[in-house]
Amino acid sequence: MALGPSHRGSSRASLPAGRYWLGLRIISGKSRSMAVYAIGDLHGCYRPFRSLLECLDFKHSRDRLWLVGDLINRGPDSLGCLREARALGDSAITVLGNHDLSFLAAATGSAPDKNLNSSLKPILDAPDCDALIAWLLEQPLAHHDPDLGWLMVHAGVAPEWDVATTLSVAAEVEARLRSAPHDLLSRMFGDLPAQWDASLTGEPRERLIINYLTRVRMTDRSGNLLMKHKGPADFDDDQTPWFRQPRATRDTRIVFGHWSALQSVAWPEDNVWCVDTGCAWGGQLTALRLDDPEFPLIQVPSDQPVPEQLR
Ligand SMILES: [Mn+2]
Repeated sequence: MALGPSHRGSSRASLPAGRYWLGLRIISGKSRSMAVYAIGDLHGCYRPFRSLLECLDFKHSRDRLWLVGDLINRGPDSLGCLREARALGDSAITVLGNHDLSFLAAATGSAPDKNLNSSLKPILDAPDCDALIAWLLEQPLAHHDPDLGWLMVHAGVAPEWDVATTLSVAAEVEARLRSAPHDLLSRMFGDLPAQWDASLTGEPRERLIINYLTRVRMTDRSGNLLMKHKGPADFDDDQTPWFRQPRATRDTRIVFGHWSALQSVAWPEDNVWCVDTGCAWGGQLTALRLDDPEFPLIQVPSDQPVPEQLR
């Protein structure tokens, strides 16, 4: 994996504001124009998120962030991540991930909260909980910038969907999240149907849209979702990653997350970049610069231990 500059460390934070000379080069924030970065699954890793923003010299007034979803769950500070993403306002675009939707389902009483990770309790106990939930319910499931030339989703897209269809099916779910969240969230769990059919309606249609946009990794050779797959991309006769299906978005660059076990960020031959590098599992938090034709990666290390089963 091509790595960008390493984390600059904490010494920078102790420097007073102003311009610094390094040889003949000014490294103040004023020395570059606007940048657009996509950042991988935060999963409650608030301190690495702050470190990464500092490493990028991110400025609200100048730069833009694309967050690929799964802001919360697993890591130590889901509340901090959620507040930070909301506070970024127009400087950031967030698409929802499966963990964000599962939290919404529990928080709105649309699903039993027995599976709610204890890391999510501080959100429910926070004085701004209602505002945070309302903000999450307003976020999209897909985002496209034709000038920049990127489409962002949390997990993937169906092979039959072109960009316009992706945005339009995402908008169907977004509208339901805003108008009838309980109806949508209480019926979204399940692995079927396994294949897109434009004639699907109602609950099965919404579930499949959500499963493609927020949960897919592998599909079988016929394009059926294999929802149990969590490991690396195993290319064999029976299964293939969603992005390797012949797909209508082939000519559109897609940035996504959700698949930390993929073990590689850039898949240029497939026109996809997966920026989930397992920060919650002791990996890294990754930013991908979208407006630089070389698509550089900038990474900071996790502050979480690597779980026993991954060592
Ligand atoms: Mn996910």
